[in-house]
Amino acid sequence: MSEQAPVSRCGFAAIVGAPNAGKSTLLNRLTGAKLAIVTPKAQTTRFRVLGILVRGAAQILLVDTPGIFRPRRRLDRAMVRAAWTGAEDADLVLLLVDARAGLTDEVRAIAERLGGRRTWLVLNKVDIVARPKLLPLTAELNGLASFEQTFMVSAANGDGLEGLLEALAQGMPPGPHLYPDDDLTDLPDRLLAAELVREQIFLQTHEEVPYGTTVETETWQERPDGSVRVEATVYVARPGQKAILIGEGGKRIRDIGARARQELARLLERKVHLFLNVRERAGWDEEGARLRALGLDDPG
Ligand SMILES: Nc1nc2c(ncn2[C@@H]2O[C@H](COP(=O)(O)OP(=O)(O)OP(=O)(O)O)[C@@H](O)[C@H]2O)c(=O)[nH]1
Ligand SMILES: [Mg+2]
Repeated sequence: MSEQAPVSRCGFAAIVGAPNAGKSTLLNRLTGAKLAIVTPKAQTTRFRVLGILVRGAAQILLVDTPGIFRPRRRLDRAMVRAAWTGAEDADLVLLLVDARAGLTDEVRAIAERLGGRRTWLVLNKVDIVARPKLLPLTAELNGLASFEQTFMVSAANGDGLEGLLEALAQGMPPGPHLYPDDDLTDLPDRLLAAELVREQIFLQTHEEVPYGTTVETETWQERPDGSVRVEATVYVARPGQKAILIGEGGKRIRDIGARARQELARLLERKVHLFLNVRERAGWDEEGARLRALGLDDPG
């Protein structure tokens, strides 16, 4: 008797949730690559990031999305819209909930709007929550919507991810793989570079500065020695933010550039020369061109 070949499967699984739930950490951990930036601050992710995962005969197209919150600025509206579009385009939604924050109004609103979609509940950060708290929380959340399955994981230390991955592989619809199996993402290197700079800005500045900042890669030059020369512009919304970002004698922007360069070199596995220009541009977060540079649809 010949063994039957396993069925080829492929589908999109969108990770959605409130800001700071650990969506990007989960994407990076499952793909084993740093595709999305992660910081302790909410609203870090601004656009959809695809991670391509192969497990057995299944290709899992994991989509990290911006956190869903009540948007004010045009940028915020575009971010939240990108998250919902991610959920709507997916075969399966993973609703990621920060188990320590619990059932917040934000989570409640997201769960209600997901109604009718095929959704799995994933409780994250179980490493920092006392076990006895998890069951009542799970019961409460399951009262909001009918989730097909529930998982308890730690994206930070990997607990529970093996089970989630196996279930994802089984849960993808049958069909041919849509991307080359060796690809990790569809994100262009120029965008990854800009994101790594923005990550350092989120980590090294505070209050409204990270939220008043966007980064765009301006030039990307391959050099004969195998290295790459990257120039990026950091836009800030206000003069005060520019001063903070540059810092005493230029120290802050040098530190941001140095760390981002290291990260980019690691990701690209080659030498990187990175140059940053800081420019004031009031109202960039209401500007269609700036949003489109991030790959966001302009909500108008
Ligand atoms: N203890 C613990 N911390 C976690 C876990 N997962 C993520 N974090 C932390 O939570 C913070 C937010 O993580 P992100 O992955 O950026 O969260 P996000 O949901 O992508 O956030 P936004 O992009 O802002 O919506 C970071 O400081 C992470 O290190 C976890 O399983 N356990
Ligand atoms: Mg994120």
